[in-house]
Amino acid sequence: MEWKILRGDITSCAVDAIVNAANTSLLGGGGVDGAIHRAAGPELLACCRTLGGCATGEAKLTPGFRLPARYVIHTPGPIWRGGNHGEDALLARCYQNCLALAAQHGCRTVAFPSISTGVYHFPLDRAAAIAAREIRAFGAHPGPVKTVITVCFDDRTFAAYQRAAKTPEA
Ligand code: AR6
Repeated sequence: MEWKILRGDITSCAVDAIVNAANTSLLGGGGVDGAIHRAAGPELLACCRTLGGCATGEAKLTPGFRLPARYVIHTPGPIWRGGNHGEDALLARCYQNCLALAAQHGCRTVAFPSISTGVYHFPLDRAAAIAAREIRAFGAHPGPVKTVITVCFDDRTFAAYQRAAKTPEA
């Protein structure tokens, strides 16, 4: 499995699944969540209304509707509360659950945004290190997912994920 880090807008990614950094209501919001709902069209919100929300660290899948991606995998990341409230483990669970769901649906290519590092204020380098660890761990086992892409919306995020990708496993 290959892990790529790109700069760009996840809503334009023509992949099997894009991940949405959602909130537990799954009813939309700002940031990447707002962008995904705008690009997917109102059918996405209508579909999300039937899902009954989603716990932090868990993941739920919907069609991509008007997006070029076939599926959207919605995962609420943890809100940063200083680091002693299980934030690291919850962020790791987001990656694990999204990748497992993508594999269950036979996805070959999955694109992630930088979960929790916007409005939820998770420290960027720490989040990137967790993403790197979990993506590598998942990739160590053969399965349908052949390519994972982290799509970075700004230079700071791109630089942080590039650093994490260059840092060997501890
Ligand atoms: N493509 C890729 N990344 C993006 C895009 C995009 N189109 N737009 C923003 N980002 P955030 P969170 C980046 O705040 O911290 C929402 O209101 C952004 O620059 O979207 O997990 C939800 O409903 C940042 O690097 O997600 C929740 O309430 C990253 O995506 C809450 O925000 C994540 O920032 C979730 O907060």
